[in-house]
Amino acid sequence: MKRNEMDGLWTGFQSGQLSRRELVTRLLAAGAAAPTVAAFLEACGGSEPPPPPPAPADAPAKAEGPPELPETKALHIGNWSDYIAEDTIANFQAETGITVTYDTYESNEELMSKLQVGAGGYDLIVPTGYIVTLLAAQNLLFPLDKRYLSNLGNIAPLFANPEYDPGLKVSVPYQWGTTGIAYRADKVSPPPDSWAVFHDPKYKGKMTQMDDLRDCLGSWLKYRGKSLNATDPADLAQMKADALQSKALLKAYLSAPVKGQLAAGDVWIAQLWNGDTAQAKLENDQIAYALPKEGAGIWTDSLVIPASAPNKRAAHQFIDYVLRPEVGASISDFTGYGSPNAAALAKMKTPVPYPTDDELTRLEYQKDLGKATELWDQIWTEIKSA
Ligand code: N2P
Repeated sequence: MKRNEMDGLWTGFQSGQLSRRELVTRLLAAGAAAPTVAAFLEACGGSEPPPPPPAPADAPAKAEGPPELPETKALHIGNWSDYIAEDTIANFQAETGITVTYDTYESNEELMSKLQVGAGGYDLIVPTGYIVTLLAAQNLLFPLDKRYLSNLGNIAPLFANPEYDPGLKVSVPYQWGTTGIAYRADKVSPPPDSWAVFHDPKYKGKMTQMDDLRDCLGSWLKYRGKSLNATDPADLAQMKADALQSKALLKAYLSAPVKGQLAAGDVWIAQLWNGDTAQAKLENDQIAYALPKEGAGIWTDSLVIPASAPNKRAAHQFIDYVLRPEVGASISDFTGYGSPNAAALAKMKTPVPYPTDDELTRLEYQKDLGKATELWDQIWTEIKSA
């Protein structure tokens, strides 16, 4: 048996993950001779005699899972703005005694740059599906320990085996939604039914598109009948030209924070997600939402635990808490987004129905762009700085 294996087992024993008996059994099972084990325990300050040698090979093996994750009383969450009920964190803290640090971001790009500079120290984040794929491919996500997710069965079949993370190995679906057009029904006539509205000079200075490269640029691909996951350089060149033409008419690139400007009437037409539009509508009931006839994006955002998270057990506790029907329902009732949790959907005051097969023919999921990511990033940087 190698010295570092022995040291590993000893560390497990010291940290309380292995009992003395388990330590001895593992040492023996790993091939250490009984006298060596006795000497090892002696050297480590042990005084008990070694237990009898392990049972013969034909005896049924005792099922032993991986060690429990240590319990801690802190949790650092990074989430999108306006993406949780007002009392979710306070209720979780009161029930568990875990102190939550909570901060927000406005786009996947902002989340990624926070992760890259290591500024986060996050235990739990909420990326969109294609980012889950990207982070998992780099081994940056902790494989979920389903022993701690007793409520996982509440996830609806439609969301239980997503292409971005088959089998939900590293992610639990949190909210789903679409990317369409929010507009002021009292100011915009006829109601917009096409991405072409962002090329209409009539609305110069009164329009915004999302400050999110996949959502913003994806709309220009849909406009031309292309996939919003296109990677062909000719398609991307057309996408860039369309985006630049619209930029000249836009007030700004702005995502969730556009809600106040829509309500105040400073912005009349905004590319926006359905749930944030529903939130804005509570401020001003003239705000409406349209999915363009050329098609639009649909996405699922998921709870994931970074591999580097210091409080993995608490992160699992929070995920399982969110998976409770009443907690999931209160979150979606606040955000205005759909819940992938079937048990929560049944309890919502204003349920967002799952997309029908017909709707799904016009909605497209964002996928990881692989090698083309760099070209997309470059185009977005050029558009933003133009
Ligand atoms: C939260 C909106 C998040 C949806 N304000 C983006 N996928």
